[in-house]
Amino acid sequence: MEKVTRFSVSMEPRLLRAFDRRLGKVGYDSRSRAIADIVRSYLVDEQWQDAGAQVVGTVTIVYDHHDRDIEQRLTEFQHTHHDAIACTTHVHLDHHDCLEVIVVRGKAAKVRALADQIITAPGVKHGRLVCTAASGQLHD
Ligand code: NI
Repeated sequence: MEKVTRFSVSMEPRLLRAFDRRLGKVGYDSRSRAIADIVRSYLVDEQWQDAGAQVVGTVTIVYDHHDRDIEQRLTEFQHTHHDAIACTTHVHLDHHDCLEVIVVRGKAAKVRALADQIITAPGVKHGRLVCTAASGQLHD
């Protein structure tokens, strides 16, 4: 990590108290570390807004494995888009449901579109895209 730069931040006392309460709950030992993480998160969000930026993320979905169509459709979809899908982890949650975590990477617009297609596929009960970035883009 490079040398740190000190700067001062001004904010309303009520906002700062709420921030400090939150930091205590989640376990940050300093405001500096929390603010640095918030800035990184902001930069990752900005990166994902740039359609051509290289991004990485995960799509987590839950579906009923008794629906044979969905397993086949998901597998075909992942083969079709193998360039953007790095790997998939499958968990048999219970008698009915499967959970899959699909690691996706590529240009932001394409990755977001793939995630939308997976999450909205018939048979998917719940899905969410988590957007992150490689460490070189996190300014550590
Ligand atoms: Ni399963």
